[in-house]
Amino acid sequence: MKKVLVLTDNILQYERFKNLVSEKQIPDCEFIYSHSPVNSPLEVHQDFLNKISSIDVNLQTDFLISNFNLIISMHCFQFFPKALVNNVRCLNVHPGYNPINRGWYPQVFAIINDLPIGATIHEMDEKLDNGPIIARKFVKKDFTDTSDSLYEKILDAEIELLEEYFESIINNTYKTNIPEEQGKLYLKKDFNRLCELNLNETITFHDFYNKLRALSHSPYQNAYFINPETGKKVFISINIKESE
Ligand code: 0FX
Repeated sequence: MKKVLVLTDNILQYERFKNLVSEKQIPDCEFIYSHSPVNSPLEVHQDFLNKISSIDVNLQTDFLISNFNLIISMHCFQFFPKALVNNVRCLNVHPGYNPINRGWYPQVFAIINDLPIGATIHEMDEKLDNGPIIARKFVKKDFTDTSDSLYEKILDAEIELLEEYFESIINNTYKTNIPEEQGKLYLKKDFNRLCELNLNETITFHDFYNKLRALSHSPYQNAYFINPETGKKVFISINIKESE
């Protein structure tokens, strides 16, 4: 019996993955689900409530190596240690098209830098969102997309890739491609830096529009400037509606 651990901190993708598992009915394969120990939205999901269900990939590396044939990280907040990725087949479902959009909140940087965007399933190595690519697909980025609307398309693309490659992922029969280049890697601190708007900066309205829509993602408050009258943060986001 194969044992597959699915580590995720994303409620929607967790639900969709579980549905996929019940649709696919893979024989001789047990799926175990877990989330990260700190601040995981899944802590309060009914499936995990009042259960010890989190896994710390750094503290439980040996346990994971001895107990699982495959680990799938799908929007898991933890960075997998070298010992783990080198001793168990670990895959990552990434909300970006590797190697173009590695790192945090890829759609935000894709809007700001006008880069193509999509989703990727890849084998994990010691670097963030790196490693041999199993499958990837672009999504259509529209001029009227916000971070929010683009993110939805990317999550859909992740599930489409999983649907298509599910059996080959479980049975380890897929072929991989080495990423063409290192690509760009954006970190949380790059996102935090973007969020502070400087009222004295002069940019085109086009660039401002891109920045605002890249930082508009309900229910989050991202872009802000400091109110010169009160010294407090003023959060702004954009509403976009194209005429019929
Ligand atoms: O789970 P996830 O969609 O993905 C993030 C990283 O982008 C990904 O590279 C990493 N593998 C994974 C572990 O974490 O993140 P999230 O559910 O926290 O956020 C989803 C989207 O919401 C994000 O793409 C942008 C938006 N967001 C999120 C936060 C927390 C904001 O706009 N502002 C925020 O403060």
